[in-house]
Amino acid sequence: NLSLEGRTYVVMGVANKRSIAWGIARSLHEAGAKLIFTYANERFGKSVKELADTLEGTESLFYECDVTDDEAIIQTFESIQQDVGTIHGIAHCIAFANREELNGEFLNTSRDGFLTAHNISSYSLTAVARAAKPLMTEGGSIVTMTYLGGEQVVENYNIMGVAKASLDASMKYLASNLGKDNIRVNAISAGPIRTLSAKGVSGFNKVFEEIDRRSPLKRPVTQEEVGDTAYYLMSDLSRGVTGEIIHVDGGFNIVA
Ligand code: 0WD
Repeated sequence: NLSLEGRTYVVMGVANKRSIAWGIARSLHEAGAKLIFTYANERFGKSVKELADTLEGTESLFYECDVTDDEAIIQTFESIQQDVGTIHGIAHCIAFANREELNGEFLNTSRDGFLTAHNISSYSLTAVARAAKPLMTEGGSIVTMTYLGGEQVVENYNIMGVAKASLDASMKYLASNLGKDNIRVNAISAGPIRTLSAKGVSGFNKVFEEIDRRSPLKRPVTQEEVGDTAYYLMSDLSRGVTGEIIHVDGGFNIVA
């Protein structure tokens, strides 16, 4: 069944119209889903509400949720449960690392920078899955966003790569725990896309030149392409898929 009509999905991490989360939101919306947005703080609240207003024919819901705060995560999902009851999936599109550690040598990563990156970019998935589980009474699909830098050494990606490796492993353990509840957990490994977060990684332009030259599709991928893979992962078409990393990167990861 391709339609997501009658289903509700929580989209976490829309910062602006370039956000990957926004590409996912549009794909799910076009498939008929009802959407719930969470944002880190009021700074993003305004822009996410303005964006969501452009989605025709539906009323979305909004909750502030800073994922470094356990109470906030629990509160958010309790509020969602009161307001809508059952949810069918979550798109976790959240990451953060100190900008000064996204260049130079990984060797120089501070303890603080290491913990911050893991806290926001990796642990948050587990905390969110635990808080959301009671709302997924009909089963569900949790999708997180990862990057090649978690599997291979990518210049300048540094601590974020190590946090993505931790996120990937968390995704697999969660898939193992939640399978009996018919909740699937997967990751999309997107090729580079020009977003706010991506700008923080040094040498990002060089990466795009590499992609045009070496990737099988000879071009970068778009938010829409990532969005449509998230749609597949949220839909029944992917009902046999869990614990998987799907690369939406124009094939870049296969090229040596
Ligand atoms: O090339 C890329 N852009 C790729 C991104 C390639 C492969 C993967 N990804 C991943 C990112 O690592 C991230 O996990 O996709 C996910 C979404 O990233 P994005 O769409 O590239 O970035 P962006 O539009 O900046 O959204 C990330 C958002 C934050 O925005 P800010 O302005 O802080 O960078 O994550 C959210 C926030 O909205 N976020 C938080 N949300 C709740 N609590 C928190 C927090 N503490 N911190 C950051």
